Amino acid sequence: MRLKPVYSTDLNLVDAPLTEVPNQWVPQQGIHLYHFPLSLDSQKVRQGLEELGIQWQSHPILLSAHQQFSPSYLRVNSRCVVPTLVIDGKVTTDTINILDLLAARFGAANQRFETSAVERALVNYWVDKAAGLFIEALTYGHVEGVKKPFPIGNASDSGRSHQDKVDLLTGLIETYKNDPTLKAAYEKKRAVIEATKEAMVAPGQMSAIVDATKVELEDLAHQLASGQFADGGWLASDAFSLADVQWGAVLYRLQWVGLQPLLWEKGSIISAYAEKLFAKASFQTGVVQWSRVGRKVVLPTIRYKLLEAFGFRPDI
Ligand SMILES: N[C@@H](CCC(=O)N[C@@H](CS)C(=O)NCC(=O)O)C(=O)O
Repeated sequence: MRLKPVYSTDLNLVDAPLTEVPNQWVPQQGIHLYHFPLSLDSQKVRQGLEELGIQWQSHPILLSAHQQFSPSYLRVNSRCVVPTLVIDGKVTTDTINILDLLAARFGAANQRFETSAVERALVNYWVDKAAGLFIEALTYGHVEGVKKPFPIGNASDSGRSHQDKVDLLTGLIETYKNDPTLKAAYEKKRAVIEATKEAMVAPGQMSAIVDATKVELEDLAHQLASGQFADGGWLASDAFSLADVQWGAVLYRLQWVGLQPLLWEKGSIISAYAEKLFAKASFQTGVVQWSRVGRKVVLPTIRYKLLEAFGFRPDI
């Protein structure tokens, strides 16, 4: 039974993270983020950038228009996922890896994300715990009694969006059958999406994922009550850390998809922690302001599809 995302358990199924790999297809100067407004991992990295006070250039990859599968994006991130960070023409992938790089490179100068060796072990533990939650399944899978918000869609469609991706990738594999790089990347991606879809639609899966998430949140509540948070600090350290970046986006997502009543109580220590996380200026700028679905997703998607219909294929 799959209870965690492929990216945190099946490293053989996905390409390894890249760290500062030169790439001729990306801007050669400045700091750039390829991201999607509503994506959980993009939210985490945007908050990290804001927290560090970094000026960055936005390159939206519209997952809503399947732009992550375009050959031009695949040359940048062969996992066909967001986010991707580019600094002066060098590509870094994988959310945890991106945030570690940003903290190592810009943390000291900005006095952010600095932790003692003892704290670091705990921070990493809580980073991995958040990244191991199966948020994709909780977002798109059908959970009894929970109505998902627009644009996630309704429960009867459970697995539909993943099946659409499988069909699309099957078409791309055929289209690019003579290009070994593209074909191999699309085949790998299809296997990841198939595994994820299976984990959402197989009987008993979703309730097992909800139960596993509940257990993780009980651990979270325990850590909050017994750790630095109880003394006015944060989850795993006195100062705001990368563990808090991870959990802020996670709690915001679980609340947005209507799962809060199943997972933690209003007025509980998790609610107090969530309030403190959401109130941070970097969270408001990096997460909340990008969450306006109409302006940030629907309109750009319509514009993209119209251009495509008229024969323009806007590049990334
Ligand atoms: N944690 C991994 C996976 C990232 C991930 O799954 N990103 C999602 C958005 S939060 C995505 O791009 N999904 C599009 C798709 O898989 O088609 C990473 O950072 O590389």
